[in-house]
Amino acid sequence: MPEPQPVIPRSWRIETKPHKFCPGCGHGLVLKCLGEAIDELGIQQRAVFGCDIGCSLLSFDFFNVDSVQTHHGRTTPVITGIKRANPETICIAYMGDGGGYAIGSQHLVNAAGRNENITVILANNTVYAMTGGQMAPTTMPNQKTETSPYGREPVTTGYPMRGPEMVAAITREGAYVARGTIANLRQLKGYIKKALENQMAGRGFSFVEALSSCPTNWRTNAKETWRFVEKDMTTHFKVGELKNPAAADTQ
Ligand SMILES: Cc1ncc(C[n+]2csc(CCOP(=O)(O)OP(=O)(O)O)c2C)c(N)n1
Ligand code: SF4
Repeated sequence: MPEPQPVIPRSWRIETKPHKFCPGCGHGLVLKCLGEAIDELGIQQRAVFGCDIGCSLLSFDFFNVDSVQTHHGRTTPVITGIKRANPETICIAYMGDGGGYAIGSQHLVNAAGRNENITVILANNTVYAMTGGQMAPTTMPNQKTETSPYGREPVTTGYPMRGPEMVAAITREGAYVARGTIANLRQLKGYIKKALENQMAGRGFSFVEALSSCPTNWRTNAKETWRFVEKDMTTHFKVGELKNPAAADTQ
């Protein structure tokens, strides 16, 4: 019997696989969900993929769709411009928590506030991974990082930023907002699909945060990595939908 082969999304670019993320990295899982969502919605020819700087940039050649790579958080305005100039495209901005919530947060806030008809997918791995694992706005209390060697101390450095809650608070009706996790890929793919459908329906801004892993900078083995994503992160970052205008339409 031949070994069963992993099913690769049709929208992935085979020549660039295996991909460049570290073993155990969550980025590949989030992008698999996105690839399957693109396939299932049949939008590969219309999709435009933008990735940020940070480890997300390793996905610049990930898909067989038109792709662009930009700087910290600027993926959101670049993708906004592409969407405005080509309204028939389905535009996706992909970034990390450092890019979306810190260095480029103004772009996320203003695109969400204007209800731009784009989809932002943000992988939250609680650190600035590409630059060596420094503390990010999403770093958990007591979490040790390169710049918080004794653990994040919230009184002086603040509590972890809750991005989807912020986006939900500043968006108008029409916006779709959810937080998924690589610990539940079926659910995460469902959220990404609904976000893309929200854009296809022209309702406005859609945002999905994915709780993700960075074993390289967390310095965790497989078991510890999974426990951190499944248990520790979800104590502070609640998984679920925060805004779903399609559900409201059917009520
Ligand atoms: C304006 C700017 N400031 C700082 C940097 C350096 N830099 C490159 S990647 C990165 C961290 C990215 O972290 P995140 O967005 O969380 O993505 P991750 O690598 O964790 O996936 C930083 C600080 C930069 N490229 N541009
Ligand atoms: S450093 Fe972390 S986020 Fe970057 S590719 Fe490796 S595991 Fe993934």
